[in-house]
Amino acid sequence: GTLASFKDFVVVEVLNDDPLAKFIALLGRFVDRDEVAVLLLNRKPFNKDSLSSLVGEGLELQQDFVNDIYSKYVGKPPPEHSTVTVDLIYPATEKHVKKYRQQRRCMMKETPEMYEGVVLPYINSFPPAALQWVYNILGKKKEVERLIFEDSDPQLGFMLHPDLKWDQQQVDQLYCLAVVHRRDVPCLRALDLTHLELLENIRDKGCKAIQDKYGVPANSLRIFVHYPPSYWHFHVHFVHAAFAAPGTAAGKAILLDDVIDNMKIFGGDYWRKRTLTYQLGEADDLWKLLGAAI
Ligand code: M7G
Repeated sequence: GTLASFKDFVVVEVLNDDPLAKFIALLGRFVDRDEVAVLLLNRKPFNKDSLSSLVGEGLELQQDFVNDIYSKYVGKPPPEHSTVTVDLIYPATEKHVKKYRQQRRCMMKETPEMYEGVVLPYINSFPPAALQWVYNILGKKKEVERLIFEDSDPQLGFMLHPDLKWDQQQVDQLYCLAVVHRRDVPCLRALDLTHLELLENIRDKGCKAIQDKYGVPANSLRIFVHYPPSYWHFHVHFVHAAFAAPGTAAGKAILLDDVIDNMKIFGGDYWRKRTLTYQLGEADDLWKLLGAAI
């Protein structure tokens, strides 16, 4: 349902906080409810299109100090400039809680044997409910009004939406997500030459749709997949090149052009045969399954 406030919400633990990114992740529960909730709070960046309502009369000033030509104030912004975005996961599973909790990290080297023997069985052990939000999108049960573009071909088709991470307020923070219609591709490792057309279709039509809707050209987009992803249904991230979004680091993001080109140059089994090096958190199930030790 829709929440009006967090009046009946009790914070149980600060899972993580990042002063630079102005982000905090909280674990809590609603009074009289057993299930826990994960709450992600982000301070919004300044909106350059309405600066006059920020620094005009709107900003209430309190002087901190003056020294020669230098002075410092604490400002209280007007309400439209002081909003935070709130992502709520409720009821949250233990997996969600672990994902957002501050944790140790290592660099894992996943061989093809580790993928076949450990990761693939792990992927196959997920109940379909873990991908419910994906199936809701594909079945047009949710986020219908947020749809940017759809190619409905069952083999080559995909749906493009604003990612959960983007509030659609500023295009220089553009973050969109393409989710493929076919359900038999869990991740990068499963790709071969039969998927080239799908990948190029996502890239070309995804770029065109973003250009048409937001005016952001293809050469301003960082287009990548994650390995390992959090959700094992093939999807592609489209992010504004100027935006250092979380999840764009080496050891997590692989450019879609590299995904395509490596298969064209080295063969369709490139992603199946390689050892993949990636950052893994201690709270990830794969940490134990793959025997990470630090
Ligand atoms: P990922 O690489 O599987 O995992 O990407 P990550 O979360 O570690 O990046 C999944 C992407 O789907 C992320 O960019 C999420 O922000 C986005 N996402 C997750 N959920 C639950 C939703 C949702 O319900 N709607 C939309 N539009 N995007 C989502």
